[in-house]
Amino acid sequence: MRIIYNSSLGYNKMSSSENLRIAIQKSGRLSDDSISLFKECGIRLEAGKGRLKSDSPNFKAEFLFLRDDDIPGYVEDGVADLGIVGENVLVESSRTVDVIMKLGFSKCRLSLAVPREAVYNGADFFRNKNIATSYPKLLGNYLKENNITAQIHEISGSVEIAPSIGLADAVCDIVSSGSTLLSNGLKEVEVIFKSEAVLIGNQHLSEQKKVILDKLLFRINAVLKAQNYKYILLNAPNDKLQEVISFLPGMKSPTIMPLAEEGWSSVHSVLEENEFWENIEALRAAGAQGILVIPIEKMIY
Ligand code: PRT
Ligand code: ZN
Repeated sequence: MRIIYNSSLGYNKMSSSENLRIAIQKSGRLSDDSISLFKECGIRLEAGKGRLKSDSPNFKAEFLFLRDDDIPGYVEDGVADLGIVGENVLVESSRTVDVIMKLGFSKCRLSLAVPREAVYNGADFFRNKNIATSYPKLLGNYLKENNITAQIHEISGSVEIAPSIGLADAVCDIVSSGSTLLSNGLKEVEVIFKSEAVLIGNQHLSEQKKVILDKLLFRINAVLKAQNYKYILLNAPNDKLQEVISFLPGMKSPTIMPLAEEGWSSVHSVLEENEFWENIEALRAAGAQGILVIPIEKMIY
């Protein structure tokens, strides 16, 4: 058995019991969505103040609650088998792990921003400038790809204030709504990296752990798939049924049931939400009425 010692947490051996050890952020922008994902997968876990570890009572998994920056290293070393982290943190960490799947939450971008009053005519602006960031590697890659020499000033937080206190000419930071940049007198000028939460895995999982991982992925896929699809119910006149169902392919084919009122049917189907909005006018034009759109909890093909 591989022995690993980490003094801060006291996890003193590699996950030897055949439980999957899953590292998630203790508190921050990833934690609520990470916990919800496992709960929606029917996996119970206790999370809360001061808790560093929790065993699931109904799935072969135990959870470690960590700072997000530590998660890629713990997964690479095998202290954790899996982890959830932002792609920005993963790439910046340079750790070697498998990216198992994108999870669709905590979407954001890493952007370059300059003072609002600066005249910006393209990436050449940054030549020989001083740029403050917590992401020196991602920024370094971007500058190299664009043949720009600039000074990278690494700071660990409050990056946005750097220009106003004379510490830097520009910043490279995570942006979501853009309001933080705006309130610090900055404008976003280049998006250099797009990020979302990803499930990462250690590259040397035992066969037993791979079996548990497959079960977990089956559940996660069912949950994520359901998030993009809706259950649609509508009424349509029988003479328009063929046209209406041409917009509603369903998982196999739509269900059609007669209404109490003669000449009408109820049509049930499953549709990707985007497709629903794209086809709503055509459905109504084809005679569909009383359209109900209902969320789906899990979807298994
Ligand atoms: O304590 P720990 O180290 O675990 O957490 P942390 O403080 O390092 O990270 P946290 O919880 O802030 O973010 C975790 C991950 O969420 C990040 O690594 C990103 O992948 C993702 N994420 C999504 C964000 C944002 N949106 C975000 N808006 N991370 C940070 N921000 C910050 C950004 O740094 C800036 O200060 O929010 C501000 C910008 O937001 P807007 O909406 O004003 O543009
Ligand atoms: Zn962090």
